Amino acid sequence: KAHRAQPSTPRDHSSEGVADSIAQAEYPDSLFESHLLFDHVLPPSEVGNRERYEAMARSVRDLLSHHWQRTDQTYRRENPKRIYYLSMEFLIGRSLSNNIVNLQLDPVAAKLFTRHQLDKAAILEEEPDAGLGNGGLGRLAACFLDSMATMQLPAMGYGLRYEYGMFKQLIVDGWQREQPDNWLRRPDPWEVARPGEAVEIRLGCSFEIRGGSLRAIEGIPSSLIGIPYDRPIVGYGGKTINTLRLWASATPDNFDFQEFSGGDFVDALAERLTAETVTRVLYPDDSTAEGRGLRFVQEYFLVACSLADLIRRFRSGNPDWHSLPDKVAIQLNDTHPSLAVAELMRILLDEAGLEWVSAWDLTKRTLAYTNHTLLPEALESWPMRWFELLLPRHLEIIVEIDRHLRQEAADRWPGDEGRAACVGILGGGLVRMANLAIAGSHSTNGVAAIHSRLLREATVRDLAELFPERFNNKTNGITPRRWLLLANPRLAHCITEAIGDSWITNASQLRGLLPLADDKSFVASIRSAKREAKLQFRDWLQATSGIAVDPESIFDSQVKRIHEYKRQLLNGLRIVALYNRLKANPKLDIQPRTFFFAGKAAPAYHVAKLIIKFLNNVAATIDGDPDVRGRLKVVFLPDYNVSLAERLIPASDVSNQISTAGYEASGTSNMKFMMNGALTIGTRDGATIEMAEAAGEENFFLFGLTAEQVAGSRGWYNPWWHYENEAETRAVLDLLLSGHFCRNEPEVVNALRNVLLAGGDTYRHLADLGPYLDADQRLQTLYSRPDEWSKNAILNIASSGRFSSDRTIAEYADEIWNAKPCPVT
Ligand code: B1H
Repeated sequence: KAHRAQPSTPRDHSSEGVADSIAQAEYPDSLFESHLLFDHVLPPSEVGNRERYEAMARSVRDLLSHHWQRTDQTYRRENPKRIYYLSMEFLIGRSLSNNIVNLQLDPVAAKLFTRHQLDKAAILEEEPDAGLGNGGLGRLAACFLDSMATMQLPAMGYGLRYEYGMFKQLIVDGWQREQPDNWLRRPDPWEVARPGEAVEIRLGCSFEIRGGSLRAIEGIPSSLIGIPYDRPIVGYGGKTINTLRLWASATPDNFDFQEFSGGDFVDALAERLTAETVTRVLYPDDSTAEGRGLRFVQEYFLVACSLADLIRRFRSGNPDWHSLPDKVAIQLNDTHPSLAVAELMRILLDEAGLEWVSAWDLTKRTLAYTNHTLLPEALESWPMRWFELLLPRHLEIIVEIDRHLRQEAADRWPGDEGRAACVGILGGGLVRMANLAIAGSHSTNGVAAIHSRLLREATVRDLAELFPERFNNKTNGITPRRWLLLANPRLAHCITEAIGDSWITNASQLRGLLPLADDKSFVASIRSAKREAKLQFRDWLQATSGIAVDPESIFDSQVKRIHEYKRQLLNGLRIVALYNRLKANPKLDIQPRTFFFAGKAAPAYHVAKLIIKFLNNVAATIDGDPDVRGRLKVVFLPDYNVSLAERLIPASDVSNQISTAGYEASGTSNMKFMMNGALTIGTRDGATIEMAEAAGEENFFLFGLTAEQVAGSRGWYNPWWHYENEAETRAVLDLLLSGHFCRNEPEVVNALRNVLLAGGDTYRHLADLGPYLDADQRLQTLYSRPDEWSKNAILNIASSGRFSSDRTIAEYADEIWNAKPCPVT
């Protein structure tokens, strides 16, 4: 059976999926056997799980390749409007299990596993996570690809093929240590290199990389080669198989050795490493713009390769440049690819020979921009000097765009030079990329209602007043295929038993669970699915780390990048408060709790690393204290990634979404937890606000200052007030600052004192601690009434459909891209 998700267009039954066309028995079997035998040329006795994984992945790829090709041919023939999603990050995780699920090949795969007596879990475990992203922004891009393929949209993702993805996190003595993630050391069975479609990118100067930074060599123009590596993106049901195209950098073969290093052949060849270095490694910063030359070149490399490629494709079917916006929609995932504004202008002016006015019109109508953060430290701006050196033509174009833009502002607000300065792209010797992206596109969206409003009203207020029609909201979503069907098969099964399986591609159908919130047998089945997921997680944790957790305890999770605004530290303060209560009153009747943390700190973010250390110290102190051991437990799970999320989220009872209101643009783990039946304790921030609206606020544990209150307290907020006037807050801080959790580690204590008190508590931990503890009390009370808890969990699952990325993508397609599905025939 194949499904389609397309709320906005009529259904069609004409095309069939891969599963329909696979001969049932022998064919996949013989594929597997020949890959096993021929790919590595090993005797059966020497074949290990890695080889079995590769053979399995290659067989699945064989099964889908025909359809993958047909998808491409259909698009060429039908010449529909295409969608291009440009992103520096695609956090896709593993592909084998996901592709099996989306191709609906589970029965075929199950037969294979049984017939060959394979250890399925061990084989899946052989696939490294494709960690080509930092966090939410990169994972969103991956969910969007899944939804676009499922909804049969003619879409393609463009990104970079980092040789090293997100670093691996080790925890040593409580501290984070980074290790390179050499995920391509073994050949990746999913990628298809297409050297025949390589593109050449020109730069205004040469450069070398010394001591980690990029040094320009003036006066010698250079070029880079971009080699595309394609990965299949399987839509659910296997009808559409789109492509994620990742670029790898290389040196041109006609590289001028003589000019570069005076005839020394070996040294010159060694210099070529510089070009190959461009796509070596992902910058591990989430929510801060790294002002590094190499990052600048990476961003331009992505833009230039992708535009050259998509323009070539456009030109092959469309003689008229003026039809570009009718045939191409380009979505910019944050400002990281916003050089596309200048690059597209350059192509239209210099290659197509168009006049400025029509080039500018086509550029704006083709491009659209998504903003993902209001944090000032994340807003990108690049030195004009770098443009002068590397991209002189782009700088000329940007200067001209800036001049037109300021003129528009001057016409609108005569005499108000302050405003013209605010909307301008150039200022202080820098190019402000958000302003460039807004000026050069027809749509700017935020990623949750509150975020889109703050963006409009505060962050870029003047530009929003100048171009009000461009601003809109697209609340984020997650794919229910990976995050429910694949990650939580037991819960998925319960749901399908109750309401059928149409929710898989039409998540609003989950509403059908509402009437079952009081249904005894449904409640029991949901509860046993949660219990099974907890047991499975317990077993996995025990087996892989030796850590024992109690499945009878409440699993209370906070998993996301470590950042002060996300307030893992506030969660730590809550745990210390509960610890204090138990120490003061050992007979206190509380539900046993296991607190899970997971997340990476940017390697240069010192405070974030100290927060990790502090949480690990709290964990160790509790483990060593017979009064609380067995009642509270803290576990910091190292190396958070997509695969760990797939294990932990289904097993969690409680989701912590506790950012300082106004700081988390949307959040997306919040939605994954909700869809898996965890209850949320959190602040009124990001998409959590809309989730609570959908489920009813009474079914959420909301607390704390609102975004308005946070903003309004900027002049007078004083953390000492809470210290002096709130006994429990004071007790928590006194214990913490006494060094109880950090014996002989004054560095940690001093940092915490500074963050929470001396430094003014920028993120309002102390203001929200009391209300957090109150909400926590309500949550504990509810947990002691299992029927009410389960009812609430069901209401949450039933209300989570709106947070499917299918809904988000339907809105992008209708309201920004004006793109329609193009079913494969
Ligand atoms: C988000 C980023 C981000 N917002 C800079 N901004 C980066 C900024 O490498 N860099 O320079 C990388 C990432 N990431 C996240 O996007 C938001 O914090 C989340 O709230 C949001 O859910 C997610 C997806 O929209």
